[in-house]
Amino acid sequence: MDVKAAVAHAAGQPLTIETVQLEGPKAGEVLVELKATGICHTDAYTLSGKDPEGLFPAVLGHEGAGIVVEVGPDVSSVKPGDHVIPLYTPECRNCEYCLSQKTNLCQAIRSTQGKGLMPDGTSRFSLDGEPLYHYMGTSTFANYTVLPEIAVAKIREDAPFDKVCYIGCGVTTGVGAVVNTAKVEPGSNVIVFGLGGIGLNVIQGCRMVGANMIVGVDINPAKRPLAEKFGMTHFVNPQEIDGDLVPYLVELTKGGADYTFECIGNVNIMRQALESCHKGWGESVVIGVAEGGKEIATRPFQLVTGRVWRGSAFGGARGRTDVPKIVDWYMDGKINIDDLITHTMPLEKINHGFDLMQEGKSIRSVVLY
Ligand code: NAD
Ligand code: DAO
Ligand code: ZN
Repeated sequence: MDVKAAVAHAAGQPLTIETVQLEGPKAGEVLVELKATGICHTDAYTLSGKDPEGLFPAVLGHEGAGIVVEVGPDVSSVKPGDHVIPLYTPECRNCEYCLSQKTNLCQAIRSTQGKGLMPDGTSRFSLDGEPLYHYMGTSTFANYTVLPEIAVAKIREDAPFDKVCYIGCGVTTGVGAVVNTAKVEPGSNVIVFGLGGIGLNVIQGCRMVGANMIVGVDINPAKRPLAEKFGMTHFVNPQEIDGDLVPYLVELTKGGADYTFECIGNVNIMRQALESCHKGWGESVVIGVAEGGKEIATRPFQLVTGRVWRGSAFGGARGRTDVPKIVDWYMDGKINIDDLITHTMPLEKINHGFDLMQEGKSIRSVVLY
C-alpha cells in the first residue's frame, strides 16, 4: 500500500515527505495506522549522523500511538481495532532475557532490529522499488507502519493518542527509571541532572512515589517553573553557585542523595551524579545517552564506599506489561503529560519540530496524522 512518510535519506539532511510503499504484515506482524508520534532527541541524534548505528535511507520515529488495522498469520495478542503503542524495546516473554525477570532488554528480535530490518531480515518499506530501513523497530514517522506483535503494547481505547504517544519513550523512560530501575522509596532525597523531557518525567515519577527532596540541576534557568510544577523542590544552576557542584549538592542533601539521575548524556555530569550520592548507599542512574566513543570515569573508592552506578533503558519497563499501566496512571491523573506536549504539527512540518527541539524551545513536539 502507499503510505505517507518522512524519509531520512542521508545524515545531516532534513526529512522529506514522500509517498512510500509498505508491504502488509507477515507472520507474527501487525499493520498499525499511526495517529500521533513524538519527536525525540534520539531521532535527531541518528539523523545528525553521530549515531554509529544509524542507517540510511530510513523511516525514523519511535514514540507513536495508533490502531491495529491488520494482523498477519499467527498473531494472537492483538486484533484489528486495538489501540497500541509501538515498543522499541519489545517484550517476547520467551527469550532468556525476558524469562530472567532481571532485565527489560528482550533480545528476541535484537539482531534484525539493530540492522533496520524486520525479524525475517527484510524491510516492509520501500521507495520506487528500493528498500528503506526501519528504525528502532518502530518507524513511527509514517502514517502506517508494520511491527512485530511482540513490539506493540495494547492500551485502553479512551486514552488520547496525541498525549499517550509520549509514553512510547520519554514518559516511560523517566517515570520507569524511578519506579523500575531505582525503585525510589517514599521519603528519599533525589537529584535530577537535566530538566528536559526525560528529567521532568523523572521528577514527576519521584513525586508520585513520595520522594522528599527533589533537587533539579540545569544550566538553563528557564527550566525552573515547569520543573517546580512537576514536583521539583529545589533548583540548582551550576553556573550560579559558589564552588564546586558536588560538595554543594552533598551539603544540600545532608550527606548526599539517596538517588541521582543523569538525564543529559554528558559523561562529566554522570560522574558528578555518582559523586553526589550518599556514601554507603546512594545510587546513581544513567539515563542520558552519550555520544559514541565517550567514556565515564570516577575514583573506584566511590564504589568501594557504597555508591552504586547503574543504567536504565526505556525506564526498565517491560513494554507489553508496563506501558498499559502507565497509560492508566495518566488517565487517573497520577502523571501529567499534557503540560509536556508543547507543540503539535502535521507530518509536513516535522522538520520544524526538530528545529524547536534543537533550539530548546519545546519539551515535546507531537506530529498528528
Ligand atoms: P533535553 O535536551 O530535552 O534535556 C536536557 C537538559 O539538560 C536541558 O534542559 C539542558 O538545559 C540540560 N543541560 C545540558 N547540559 C547541561 C549541563 N552541563 N548541566 C546541567 N544541565 C544541562 O533532552 P531529553 O529529551 O530530556 O533527553 C535527555 C537524554 O536522555 C538524552 O541523552 C537522550 O538521548 C536520553 N534518552 C535516554 C533514554 C533511555 O532509555 N536511556 C530514552 C530516551 C532518551
Ligand atoms: O538490547 O542491546 C539492546 C538494545 C537496547 C536498546 C535500548 C535503547 C535505550 C536508549 C536509547 C534511547 C531511546 C530513545
Ligand atoms: Zn524477550
